Amino acid sequence: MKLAIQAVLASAALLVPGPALADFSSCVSALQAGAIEAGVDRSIVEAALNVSTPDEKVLRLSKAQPEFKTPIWDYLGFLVDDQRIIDGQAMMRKYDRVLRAAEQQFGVNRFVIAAVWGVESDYGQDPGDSFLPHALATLACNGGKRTKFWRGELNAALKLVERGDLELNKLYGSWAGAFGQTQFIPTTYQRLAVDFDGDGRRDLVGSVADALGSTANYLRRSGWEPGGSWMIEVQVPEGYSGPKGRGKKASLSTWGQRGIARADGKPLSGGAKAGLLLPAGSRGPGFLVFGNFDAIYSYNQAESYALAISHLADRLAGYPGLRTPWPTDDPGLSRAERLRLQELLLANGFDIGTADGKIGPATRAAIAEAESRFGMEPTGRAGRKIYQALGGG
Ligand SMILES: [Ca+2]
Repeated sequence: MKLAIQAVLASAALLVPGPALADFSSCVSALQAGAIEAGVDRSIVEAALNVSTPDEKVLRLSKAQPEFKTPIWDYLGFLVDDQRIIDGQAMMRKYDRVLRAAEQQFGVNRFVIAAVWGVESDYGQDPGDSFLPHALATLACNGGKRTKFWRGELNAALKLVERGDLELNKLYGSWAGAFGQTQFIPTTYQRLAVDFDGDGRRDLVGSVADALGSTANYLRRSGWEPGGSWMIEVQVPEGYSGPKGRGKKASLSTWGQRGIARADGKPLSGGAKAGLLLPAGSRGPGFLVFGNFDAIYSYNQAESYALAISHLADRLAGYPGLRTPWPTDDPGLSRAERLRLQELLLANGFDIGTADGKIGPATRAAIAEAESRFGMEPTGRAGRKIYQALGGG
């Protein structure tokens, strides 16, 4: 009885009108037919797409608009926090043999491989909890411009099962289709995943070796040059207005002539080619980025992402943090501090549900309200000022 009431409430809460559900069912039927036509066994297709309603979480996340551009110091604040460095160094000790084997075979620096693993899934701890066939069917049937793309990813995912790489019940990942410990989308998985532990299956979900080997293979195939650098921090003269951007590469000695020096002030020299990135303008830290940075960029096309991977790799290797501070008096927070900020909001009577360390709309609204209460400008941003105002360390 109680269950029946819950079921009624749950279906009422879906707020999806009848015709849309009928559309979804017929769309899924078409996807099933397409997958069978593409060569996937009917039993796999039917088990994978035994769904009659869209995945609500995927619909919500695919429509969510970022409320503001995340400042680079916030982005690096949680992606390269102390915990991810400590955890990464421990995982690198644990998987030292496989990381060195991947470095040897593919020529890709093991600290970079580990950094990708750390950012993509927190070293395998957070690979995502969306059932991929359901998520991809939801995206493919959502009437957007990328229907064909999602259908291709769905078929590729099912083919991995057909091929014996993975069992269907292991196909869990992010709402947008990337999955496994290093978050490949299915077509990339098909193309570039490797069986690095030699058991005959390419299992990026359950095998750390397969995941790390596949990432090394991906980076090598994306132009990684063995032995090359990826990024160095530099000093840029205040008001610098010369060339910049990944595409405008020049030799280190040319950069030296343009007034750029290493972060510790030492001169730049040599013929290695790099481009200059100034993610926060000439008053913030500057970076010279090499061809290997571009290989990292290809993994997830955003310079902030490649910067985070590059910096985390350096930190895992024992190098210190950035020399030049970000040009802000309100820096970003680590994951532990974000969680603590939510606990402080709850303790101060703000209803944000459960503290989970994820800064969503409810947390942002509460932050904005708290900022107003403290006479600060209401931004909704999880920064250090509001953290300290609420009693965070
Ligand atoms: Ca394997």
